[in-house]
Amino acid sequence: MKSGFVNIFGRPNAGKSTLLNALMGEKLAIVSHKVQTTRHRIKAILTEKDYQIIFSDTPGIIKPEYKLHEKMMQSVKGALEDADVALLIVDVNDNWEDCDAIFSALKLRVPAVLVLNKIDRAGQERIQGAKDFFLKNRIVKNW
Ligand SMILES: Nc1nc2c(ncn2[C@@H]2O[C@H](COP(=O)(O)OP(=O)(O)OP(=O)(O)O)[C@@H](O)[C@H]2O)c(=O)[nH]1
Ligand SMILES: [Mg+2]
Repeated sequence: MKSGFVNIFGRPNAGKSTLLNALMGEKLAIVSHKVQTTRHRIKAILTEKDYQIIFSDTPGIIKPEYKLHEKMMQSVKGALEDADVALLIVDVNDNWEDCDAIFSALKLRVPAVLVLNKIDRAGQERIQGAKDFFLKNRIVKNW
């Protein structure tokens, strides 16, 4: 049986916990319109016949200003250490440069899949613009 860690990273409110819940088909992580909802790393194990995936939801990446922030960023670091694959999630209406800067700062040494989220809240032009930006700036595949 194959197994591995797929860890979800992104800015606050990007939709990381929503994605975890969708991947698992269960409401495991709190989802809220408020930023910085997730404060710990949340692991969920998906077991299928031939494989097992351990997904991790993580707090949104921010510049720490308080002790709590530092702790939250420690859980991001922990998730960086054991990731086999990183899911980098971007709210398509967020600032792409800022997202890109954060992802670069992670200094990932594992394959990453960039997920464009909240496309229901954007027009075709914005979505295409984001695809072009991330394809140009990062080594990502267009699925
Ligand atoms: N319109 C729209 N809203 C979404 C989508 N995905 C998530 N949301 C909403 O975005 C808000 C934030 O979602 P979360 O999943 O809590 O975001 P998060 O990245 O885990 O946030 P933090 O834990 O604070 O870092 C919630 O109100 C979700 O319902 C989407 O695809 N479309
Ligand atoms: Mg969350």
